[in-house]
Amino acid sequence: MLEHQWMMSDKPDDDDDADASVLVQTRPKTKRPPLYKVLLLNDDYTPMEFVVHVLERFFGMTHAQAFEIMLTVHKKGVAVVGVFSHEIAETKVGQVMDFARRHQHPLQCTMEREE
Ligand code: TYC
Repeated sequence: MLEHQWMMSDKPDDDDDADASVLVQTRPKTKRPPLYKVLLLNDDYTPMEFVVHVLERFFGMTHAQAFEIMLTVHKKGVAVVGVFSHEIAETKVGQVMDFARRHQHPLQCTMEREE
């Protein structure tokens, strides 16, 4: 008579918790979606008042805040003007680029993924 050999796959899983890891997230991964910096770039031709207006209109800044950020871009070449979700950042960049183009100013606005 052949002796029956138990194989792993034959064994009944009588340990109720043995496979719990596949069912339960012990450390729930709540990965936040990435954020994007919206950057404004300096150029030699866009009027300062136009940039101030852009910052007030599309980024909800007060005149004083907008003037300060505009001067930072003018002096340093670039500044972060806001941090948003991918969709909102894309919309802001589009609005600024469109507005600048319609007024025939070379103002450049881009977005960059945050670390
Ligand atoms: N450098 C521009 C000037 O002297 C002003 C300016 C500021 C342009 C910020 C673009 O993003 C900018 N008229």
